[in-house]
Amino acid sequence: MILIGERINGMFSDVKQAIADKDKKVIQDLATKQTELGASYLDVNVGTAAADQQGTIQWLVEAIQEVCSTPICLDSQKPDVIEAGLKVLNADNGGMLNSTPLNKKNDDEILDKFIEMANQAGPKVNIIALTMDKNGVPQDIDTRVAIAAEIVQKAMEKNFDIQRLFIDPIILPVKVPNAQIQPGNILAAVDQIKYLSDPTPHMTMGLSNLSQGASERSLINRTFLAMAMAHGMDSAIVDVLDKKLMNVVATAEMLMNKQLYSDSYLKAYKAS
Ligand code: THG
Repeated sequence: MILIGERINGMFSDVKQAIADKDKKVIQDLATKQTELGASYLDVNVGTAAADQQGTIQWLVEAIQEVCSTPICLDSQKPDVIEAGLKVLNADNGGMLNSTPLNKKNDDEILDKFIEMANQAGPKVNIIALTMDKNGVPQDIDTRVAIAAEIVQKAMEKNFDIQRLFIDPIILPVKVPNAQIQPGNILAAVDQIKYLSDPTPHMTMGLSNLSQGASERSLINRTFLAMAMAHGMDSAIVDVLDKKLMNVVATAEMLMNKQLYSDSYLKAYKAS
C-alpha cells in the first residue's frame, strides 16, 4: 500500500500556526514522525490561509527536505503553486503532483500542465488526477469512470507512463445528507477503473474526507480503507499517526497475500 501522510496541510490548526510563525520545527517533526510511522510520501498542502501560496509551499518543502528524504506530494489545484514547489523539490527522491482535475472552467489545460511539469521533473515524479471536471465532482459511477478514461487517454497521448498515474475517485464526507450512497459508488468505480488500461493506473483517495464532521472518525476511515483495498485501491492519503488504521492496512495486506503471515506480522509490516 502506498501511503501518503496527510498531516502537513494548512487545514490543521498547528500547521496553519506554524506557517504564520515560520516555525520550521513543527513541520519537521511532522515530517519525521510520519516517515517513521510508515508514510511513503508526505502530502504538502498550504491550505487557504497563506496569502503567498507559492512562497509557502517552497518554505514547507525546504523545511521537510532538511530533515528527511521522504518523497513529497505537492498538493494544489493551482499549477503555479505546484511549479513553485517543483523549483525547490529534490526530484531524485521521487515525488507527486497532487490534485489536478481533468479540466476546469477557467483552465481547460490543467491536466496537460501537470503532465508537462511531471515530465520535466523526471521519471520519479508521479501525478494524482481527480475524477473531476469543469462540471465539478461527479456523484455517479459512470461519470467517474468516463472522466478516469479521459485522464488515462490524455496521459497516453502525452507519453506519460500510466504507472506514474494515480486516479482519485474523490471521497466526500459520508455525513452530508444523501451522501451515503457515495462510498459504494466509489468502490464500483474503482472496480471499473482498474480495467481501463494495461498496465493499470494506481488508485488513491483522501481517506479522511470521508469522516469529516462524524464521530467515530478512525473507525469509519479504517473500515472503508479495508473495503477499498479489497477492490484494488493501492494507495491512500491518510493519517499515518492513527495506529489502528495502520494495523488495518497491515492486516489487509497480509490477508491479500501481499505480506507474509507470521505471528509478528503487525510488527514486520513495511509499507511499500
Ligand atoms: N484527494 C487528493 N488530495 C487531497 C484530498 C483528496 N488532499 C487533501 C485532502 N483531500 C486529504 N487530506 C486531508 C487532511 C485532513 C483532513 C481531511 C483530509 C481532515 N482534517 C480535519 C478536519 O477537517 O476535520 C482538521 C481538524 C484539525 O484541525 O485537527 O479531516 O480527497 N488527491
